[in-house]
Amino acid sequence: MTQADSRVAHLPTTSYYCPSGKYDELWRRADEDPEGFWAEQALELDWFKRWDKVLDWKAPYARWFVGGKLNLSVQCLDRHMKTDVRNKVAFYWEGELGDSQVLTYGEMYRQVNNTAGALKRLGVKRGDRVAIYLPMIPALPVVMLACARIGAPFTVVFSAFSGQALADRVEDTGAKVIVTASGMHRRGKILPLKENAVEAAARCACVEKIVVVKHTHHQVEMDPNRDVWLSDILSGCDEYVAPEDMDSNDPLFILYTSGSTGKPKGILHGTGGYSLWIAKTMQWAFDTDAQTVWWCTADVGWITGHSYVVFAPMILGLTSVMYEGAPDYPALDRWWAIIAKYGVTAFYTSPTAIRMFMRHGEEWLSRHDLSCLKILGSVGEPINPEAWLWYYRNVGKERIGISDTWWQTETGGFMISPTPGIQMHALKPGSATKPMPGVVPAVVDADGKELPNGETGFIVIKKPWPGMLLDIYRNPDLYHKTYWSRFPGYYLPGDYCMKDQDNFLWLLGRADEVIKVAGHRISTAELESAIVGHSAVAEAAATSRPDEIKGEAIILFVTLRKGTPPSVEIKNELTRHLRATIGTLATPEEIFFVNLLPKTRSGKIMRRLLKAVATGAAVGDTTTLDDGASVDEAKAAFAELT
Ligand code: 6R9
Repeated sequence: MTQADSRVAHLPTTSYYCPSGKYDELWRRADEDPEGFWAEQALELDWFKRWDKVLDWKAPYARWFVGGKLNLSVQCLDRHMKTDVRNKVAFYWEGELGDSQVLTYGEMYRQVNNTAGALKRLGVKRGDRVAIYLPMIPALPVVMLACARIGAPFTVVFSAFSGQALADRVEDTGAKVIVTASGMHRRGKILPLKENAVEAAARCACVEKIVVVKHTHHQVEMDPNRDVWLSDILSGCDEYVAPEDMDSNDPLFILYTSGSTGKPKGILHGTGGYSLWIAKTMQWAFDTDAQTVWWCTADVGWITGHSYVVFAPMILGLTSVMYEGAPDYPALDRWWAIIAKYGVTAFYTSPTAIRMFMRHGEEWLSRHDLSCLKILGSVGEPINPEAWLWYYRNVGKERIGISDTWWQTETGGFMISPTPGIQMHALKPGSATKPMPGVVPAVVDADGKELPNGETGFIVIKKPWPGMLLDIYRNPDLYHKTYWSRFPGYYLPGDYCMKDQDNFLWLLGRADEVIKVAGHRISTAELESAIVGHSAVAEAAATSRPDEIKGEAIILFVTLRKGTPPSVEIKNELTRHLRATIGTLATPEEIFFVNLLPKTRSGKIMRRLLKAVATGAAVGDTTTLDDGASVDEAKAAFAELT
């Protein structure tokens, strides 16, 4: 909590507070009569069959719109075919190399139907799982929607994950098919996605086919028994594939995210509640309308990309920008050039990106006319007030608001954010402000007692909301344990929070063993289990320290096996091993070699101490330590290397 408290102490006194009308009324209605409120909102979706019951809440399982039948691809596409949206641009896609595509809703509809037909011919049936391992290209939303159309739950695996990390996810879902691309472009290089997919298929007996999208034009080896080009399995003429009538609570997708265990957990979302939640929260937080040109810079491999690159904007029939490459390629003004080129009105990105631009100065921004912007957004990690103000002044020119949206993979969509779409314009730099209608948060102490305003504790959510996860895929015990066991009846997100005197919420970072590196979620247990997989490593402990740009950076403490002396070579080797096991996001900032890790008498690694050592803070109470000397050793190793 030390880190959290110091953030609060740095707040500027500036407050952009103004009262709101409609928001208060909607929040109250959603609280007093959730079923009536959400039934009314749900009329905005197209249902094959209306629900029998709005909410079935048997803690910890909430089932929304029970008995209702619908299909997400119909919300995103079919219903727009009857309106002006048909010929509206769905995506302005821009490749890293400067190539571009303009896809209308009509074109997306055509491609989704054709792809759905191809997947069916390949043997994918309702209920079969499909793994999607694609870069940020139009085929990604197309394949996701094609899976939704035929009722095949999909799992998207972020393209920066390694073949092994892909294999873990494919195995857990039992996916029959992996859809990948020949490769992807990143900062001028081609990354071998297809090769990683082959590595995963070799490890997973469930995989029957690899479908490959031709994207990069390098030579790719194809196994004639297993691999097919997507272009070869399309029928050659346009086909219509009838959407499956999915139950509101049938699985739609599984998205793996990190928690306190070594293995990522599969967060399971359904269609009815999830679709409604993401569409409403997007309208409320970003005040969208038919003229909105939306750009969410997140990769579709994360929840932000699922909900707010692909589904919510398409349900609402908005025009979006989708960009394949790096923000600084070929130069640091690439994003600003894209905003000006497509006339982006709503721009949604991460604090890490903002801090990166902040470091490089304002001149990159002044090269482009950004007057098209009407609203900004932030997501992924706490935004420090300095970065918030820089964003507000330099990108927004002090004329537009910032929706700092706090939420999680598990919550499906935004939970806490300003909601200018319903007249809640109040802002304070660094605060995600107020809960969405339907979200009832509280700040509690370690015993679950509600804390007075001004005190920091754990945020809990007291009532179910429509976007809430259905379960952890094939692991209900872990679902209970992770979110519902510490404070029974309340959902536990795992973040610290403080409610100020105006009832504004300040989300202050994770209270558990989850690290957010550049907004990407990874756990200490996952890093540790990966690194001890290297034959030279005896034991390891992962922690993080604050990083000016990335928010947090990974620090590892490692004891080597006898016979391997510490060296720069082994350090580089371990970094390579982590990147190969998990992916580039697991790259440690520093690896410290020690002879012993500090442990409690019961043998638990005292991470708190390692964190203190890594951040140079006071080590504090060490009375429960088994061997106090190991703290000094960790400190000495740290001092030596910094
Ligand atoms: C959407 C997403 C969830 C964790 C969450 C919290 C952090 C996300 C935030 C934020 C402060 C914000 N987080 N948005 N913290 N302010 N606006 O990032 O999902 O990858 O599951 O991570 O991210 O710690 O618990 P996910």
